Amino acid sequence: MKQVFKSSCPLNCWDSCGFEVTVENGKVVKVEGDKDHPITQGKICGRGRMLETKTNSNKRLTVPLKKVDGNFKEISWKQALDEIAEKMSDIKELYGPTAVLHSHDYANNGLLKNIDKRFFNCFGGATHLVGSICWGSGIEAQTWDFGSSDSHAPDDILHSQHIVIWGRNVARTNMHLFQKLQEAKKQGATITVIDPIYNATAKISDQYISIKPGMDGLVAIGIMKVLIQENKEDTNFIEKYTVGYNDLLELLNQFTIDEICSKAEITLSEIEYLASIYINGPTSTFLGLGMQRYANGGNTIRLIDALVAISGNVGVRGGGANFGNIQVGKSFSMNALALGDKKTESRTFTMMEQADGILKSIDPTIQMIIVTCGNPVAQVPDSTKIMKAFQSVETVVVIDHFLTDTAEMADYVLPATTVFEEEDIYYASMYHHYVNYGEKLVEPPGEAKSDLWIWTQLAERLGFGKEFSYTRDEFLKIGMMGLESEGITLEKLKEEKRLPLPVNHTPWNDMKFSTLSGKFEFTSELGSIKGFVGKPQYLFPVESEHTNPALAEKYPYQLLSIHPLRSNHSQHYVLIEAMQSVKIEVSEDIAIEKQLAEGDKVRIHNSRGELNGSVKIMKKAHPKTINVDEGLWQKFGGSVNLLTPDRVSDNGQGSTLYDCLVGLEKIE
Ligand SMILES: Nc1nc2c(c(=O)[nH]1)N[C@H]1C(S)=C(S)[C@@H](COP(=O)(O)OP(=O)(O)OC[C@H]3O[C@@H](n4cnc5c(=O)[nH]c(N)nc54)[C@H](O)[C@@H]3O)O[C@H]1N2
Ligand SMILES: Nc1nc2c(c(=O)[nH]1)N[C@H]1C(S)=C(S)[C@@H](COP(=O)(O)OP(=O)(O)OC[C@H]3O[C@@H](n4cnc5c(=O)[nH]c(N)nc54)[C@H](O)[C@@H]3O)O[C@H]1N2
Ligand code: SF4
Ligand SMILES: [Mo]
Repeated sequence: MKQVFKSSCPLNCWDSCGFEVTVENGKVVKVEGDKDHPITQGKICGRGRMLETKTNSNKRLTVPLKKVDGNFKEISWKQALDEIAEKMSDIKELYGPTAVLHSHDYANNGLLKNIDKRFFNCFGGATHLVGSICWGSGIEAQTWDFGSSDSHAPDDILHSQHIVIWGRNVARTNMHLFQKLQEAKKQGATITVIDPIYNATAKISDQYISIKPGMDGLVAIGIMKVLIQENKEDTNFIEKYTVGYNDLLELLNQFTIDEICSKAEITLSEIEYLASIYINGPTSTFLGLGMQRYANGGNTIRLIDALVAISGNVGVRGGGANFGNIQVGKSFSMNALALGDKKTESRTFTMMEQADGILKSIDPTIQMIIVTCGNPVAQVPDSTKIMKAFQSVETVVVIDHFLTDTAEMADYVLPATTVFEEEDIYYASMYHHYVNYGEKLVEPPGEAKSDLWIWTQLAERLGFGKEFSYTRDEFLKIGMMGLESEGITLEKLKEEKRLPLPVNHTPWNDMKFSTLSGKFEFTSELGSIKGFVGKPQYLFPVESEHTNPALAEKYPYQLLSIHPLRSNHSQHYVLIEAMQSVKIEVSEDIAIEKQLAEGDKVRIHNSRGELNGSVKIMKKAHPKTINVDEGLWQKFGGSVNLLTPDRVSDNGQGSTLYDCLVGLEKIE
């Protein structure tokens, strides 16, 4: 018998879509969009649709594995859990809990995926990861400027006169914003795209501005200079609601327009065009995550925030500096779920520098790594170093659906359930403000178990089972505790499947900012307290001809590694054979210079590593630009992270993945 159920996409993505899932004879047979979802309205992408293939794939892990003499052997859950718990207990006694590293990313948007935090807190602590490879620089930057990183509601764009898509690959990564863009365009709004790659969003834009990677802050400075020259700054806002404006002016005076144009490789008329867009608002700015993955990433976002602020686009309908939307996640009672007070010890590594953290750890050295919702061997910068770090640790445990590059390096691999095999609620703190319900629809294959079950079993063996003696519903209710007064309960969510969370649809419209001063801060007090430069700055990327000419001569091309169209990071490559090889996309000037045709074999390299692959030519991309989509497994030809640096960004919280120079040679 066929039955259709409402469910939700768990993937780490802007859109957090609603699904309708067809189940026949205990098997998921189709995943489609839910037309009743208020935001996603029946449209989903191929990655979501492929969750059916993922769920039914015969490549899935279905039994616990243990590495014995270099080979994986199937073992029982009892043996796996007994042995892991015993090792954890010994490690805690001998070295303390921080000898265990919890390595993770955010591969699943389920609320109950946060139970891992509860587990490690009850264990007494652990070494845990801070900052984010993904969006760390930008979140920190907006926290300094506004007090938080909050976006306008999706429909607010329909109030915009102009829309600037600044380094976000909307058509590929944020499909429902793409739809809204088309709607806004029909109503007469203009769309401007600023990006080194002429992507599918650029194709529908009124104006495409090709920029040299890493130079966006400089362009923001140029626009602000023109705006102020024309006396178009919002003096009322600046005087009443900001601090540090003189520091901003001082910075603007350090650069001439000519210098800006030549270094960012854009024209004066493009800067003037952008200034006119910001002057004749309301103008909404959608900041992408690509342009903050540079050594200057935090300041890039801060300078664009400053531009949005002085042009009168903060707190107004149709405006906004839209980056993350972390007010969504803040709706949940995370500490009640995570029991932060239970930990007695703690140590942190940044997510970017986890390899160095492991290799250099002393007192205690890392004895065990537990990986959940992450594939660091493919996704974390400087793969060679990551592999060396993982190899150096006595015991590595990986919980996953597939035998990923990271799982291959493990001593224990534990098979996890996928979205349709467990109940959870899903949301993304990125774009819209709806929480979605997803019930358990089918039984997992073989012996696959939910992450929650695994933590509960380990907790029982380690003596804190009491903290895990709750049902899934009870845990969900704990996480939703703070929402009850808003009338948002688990029962209601189960009934209605989608509920709006209580967020501000026009952030900062009351002009009350959650910074220390209560104002918009061009000069950040929090930044200074944390030991960084609180004044706005322009810094050049670290790997560029402006900062390191010798390096730029040796490795003349900028390597980007943007998100793939058909995969969510590393998750879909195993399911799509056509994706299992390295594709190296080059700008047209590189193809001419190196006499390359599509399909030619080339090698890209730098001091960290190399990658061989076949050429594709990117039409209209900024000169000297190369892209290799991220996510490919090492075993399918190599992850682009073999080449990327593991430095942290200027505000200590983000990655510098795209701040990466390479050389290229044709190979026969
Ligand atoms: N298909 C697909 N969608 C996804 C994901 C996926 O893996 N696949 N991942 C999801 C996740 S976790 C995230 S974080 C988001 C990311 O969403 P996006 O921010 O849209 O994606 P990115 O691939 O990080 O990069 C975005 C854009 O930044 C541009 N860029 C790079 N450097 C610069 C620069 O210096 N200046 C400017 N102006 N632009 C620059 C790139 O050319 C690219 O067009 O996407 C989500 N959606
Ligand atoms: N070079 C380069 N590197 C990048 C990026 C880039 O742009 N360029 N982007 C960065 C960004 S934005 C992000 S967000 C990260 C993403 O990095 P990751 O989150 O590590 O990548 P994913 O491939 O999404 O997922 C990792 C693993 O989690 C598993 N998984 C999924 N759901 C579950 C679950 O419910 N339980 C368990 N236990 N496991 C699960 C998947 O099977 C997969 O193997 O990558 C970063 N790395
Ligand atoms: S991956 Fe993103 S766009 Fe695709 S179905 Fe999931 S939430 Fe929607
Ligand atoms: Mo991300």
